[in-house]
Amino acid sequence: MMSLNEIKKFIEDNDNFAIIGHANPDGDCVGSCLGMWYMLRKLGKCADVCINSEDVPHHLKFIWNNSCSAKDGQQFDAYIAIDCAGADRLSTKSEEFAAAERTACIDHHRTNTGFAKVNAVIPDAAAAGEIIYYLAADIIGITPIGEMADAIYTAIVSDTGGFKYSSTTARTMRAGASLLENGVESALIFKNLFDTYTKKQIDIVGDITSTLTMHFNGKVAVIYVTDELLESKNMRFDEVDFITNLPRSIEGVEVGVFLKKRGDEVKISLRSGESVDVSQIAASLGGGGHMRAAGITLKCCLDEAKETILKEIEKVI
Ligand SMILES: [Mn+2]
Repeated sequence: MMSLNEIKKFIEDNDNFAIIGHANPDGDCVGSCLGMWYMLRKLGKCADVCINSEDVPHHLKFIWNNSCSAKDGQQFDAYIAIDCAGADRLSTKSEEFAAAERTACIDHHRTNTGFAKVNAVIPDAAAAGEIIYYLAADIIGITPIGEMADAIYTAIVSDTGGFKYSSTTARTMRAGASLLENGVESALIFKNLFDTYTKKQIDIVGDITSTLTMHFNGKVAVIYVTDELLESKNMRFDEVDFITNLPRSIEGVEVGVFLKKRGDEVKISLRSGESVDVSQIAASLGGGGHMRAAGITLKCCLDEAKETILKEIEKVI
């Protein structure tokens, strides 16, 4: 927690903060950035969240607060990156961040490069939101309530799949319990995150699961989606994110792969069961992430991406 005391000092020493999430923001990213924003405002600081409103996935709109968004050309004296493992993951302001004197990073990726001046990287935290909780409740002494609590809880619930992934610790659940005690709308948040789909989302599951192939004696399962399919249905990539865990959930599968072809790039999401560390596989191809969930983007066609990732998985399976 030493590093969180440095974040506390960083907050005390500055007045006007840019809070920056990662590209393709997920629940942990959006919830953590908002949690930080509510906290900084409670402390009487100026702060803005540098995530474009249109990049916030549909299923996270329920916690989004339009008044947190930074205006174009706005100046900041300090920058806080959240849930970003490297400088290349920053969704916006990457040039300003690189040039700035006062930068901090709060993250839980084991692969974090320590790219900010002040780094609070806690790999044992199941979510960046869990670290935001400790920072608020234990270090700064602000009890998260109301919208702030909902945002942090959403972050934790998102990255733990509802407290069910192996990254969930007793401390994670204590943070969750404390947020519940302070009035978080847990059932509503779970319903929004995991139990609400559009008809289009349900329909596209069939198209995507029909691409399923099995490899290495059923230990690896691969599915894919293309931008052409999504365009034909007038859907966005984040609307199929909920399918990412599906290949891994097949009995006997140790690594599940979801390929998303977009233009001349393929984004690869890896999920593992109990044995394989997919963050290593991702890192060997220039990506990153966690032991059980990682990703890479390759500049190539779909077939080539599939072949490349299968070769890499074959080495460790
Ligand atoms: Mn995260």
